[in-house]
Amino acid sequence: MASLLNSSVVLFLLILAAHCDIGDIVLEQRPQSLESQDTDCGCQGLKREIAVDVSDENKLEHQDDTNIYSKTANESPHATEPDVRTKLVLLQGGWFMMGTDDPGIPQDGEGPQRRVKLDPFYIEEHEVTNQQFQRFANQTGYITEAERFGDSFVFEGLLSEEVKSTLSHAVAAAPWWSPVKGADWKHPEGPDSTIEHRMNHPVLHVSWADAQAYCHWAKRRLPTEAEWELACRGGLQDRLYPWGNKLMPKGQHYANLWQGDFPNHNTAEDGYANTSPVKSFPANGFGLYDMVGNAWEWTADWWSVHHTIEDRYNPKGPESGTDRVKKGGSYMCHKSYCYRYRCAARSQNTPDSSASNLGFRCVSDADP
Ligand SMILES: *[C@@H]1O[C@H](CO)[C@@H](O)[C@H](O)[C@H]1NC(C)=O
Ligand SMILES: [Ca+2]
Ligand SMILES: [Ca+2]
Repeated sequence: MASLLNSSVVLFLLILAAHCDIGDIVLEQRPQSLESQDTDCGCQGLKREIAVDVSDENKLEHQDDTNIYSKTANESPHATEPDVRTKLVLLQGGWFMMGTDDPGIPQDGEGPQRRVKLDPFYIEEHEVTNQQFQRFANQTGYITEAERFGDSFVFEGLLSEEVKSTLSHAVAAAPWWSPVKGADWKHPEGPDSTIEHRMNHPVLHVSWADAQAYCHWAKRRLPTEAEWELACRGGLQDRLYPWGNKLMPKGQHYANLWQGDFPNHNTAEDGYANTSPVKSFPANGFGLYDMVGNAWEWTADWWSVHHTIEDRYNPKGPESGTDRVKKGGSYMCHKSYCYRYRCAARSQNTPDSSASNLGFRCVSDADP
């Protein structure tokens, strides 16, 4: 009996150890020895497989498309309601130089610089806001992936002591990220938080599919990475930022980023320790706001770090992949850890990831 008990304890421990190994392998996917920790914001570690209790499969039972919208959902979104969608800006497309030959973070595939030609398209002048997403959710009954999974990643520095005391996991390579139960777009810092006072801030905790669903409802789509980058550059050539090469022209802040020591102290010198209302900082030459900073923005493309230097026409990224490209950096980006608030910079997440610094905007082929 004793030996039976012992062997089952050993078996249990072995299973536990095996489970932890799997987690560690995923967590160490970007080992610090291979990459400078200085440039790793840890954002790529935000994969559900590592931190979510996957034994809790029952939370995912409503995954087929038919259940995403409730049966009572209104099928014709804009019938009588005023149009709450973001104003579109027409971009003429044409040839532009995508990427850079002087990459801030070479391992992200920022280079080589290459000639890309795009057809004209329309892009939303700011990130999709909480109010806009709420209108979408109200009208369709859409439930986001974070709501269905029951948790989402939140930057620990923004959590209340009460939520912090309930945390069990953190992302090993980026301990400032925690999966928080009950965190979703309506509760960006967990169950005891609300969006009531920030309806004009970018919506957060939306997965790639959630972003797609919103753009589809709005009769728009997610931008390709090339479209997003052309939009970011604001008509300038070979510049770091949407407004030029100087981070703070005339000492002014041009984007909601992180000032101070990441991750311990955000001086919020730019006015915001968290997200800011959209359009709080100057627009770029195309009249587009927060292309860098505030919230990261999903793009349509699969992630790859290898690009052809040949001329491309309307490139749509790789045919397949495991991660989707996000662009622009966020209010959490500081040069020491996440020098990704540049137009050529890029990063990635698995499509089901959601986090307290990740949102999106849509584009359209036609003026609606
Ligand atoms: C969504 O519905 C709630 C509850 O009925 C309402 O308070 C809110 O104003 C609606 N939001 C939008 C943007 O229509
Ligand atoms: Ca800030
Ligand atoms: Ca942004």
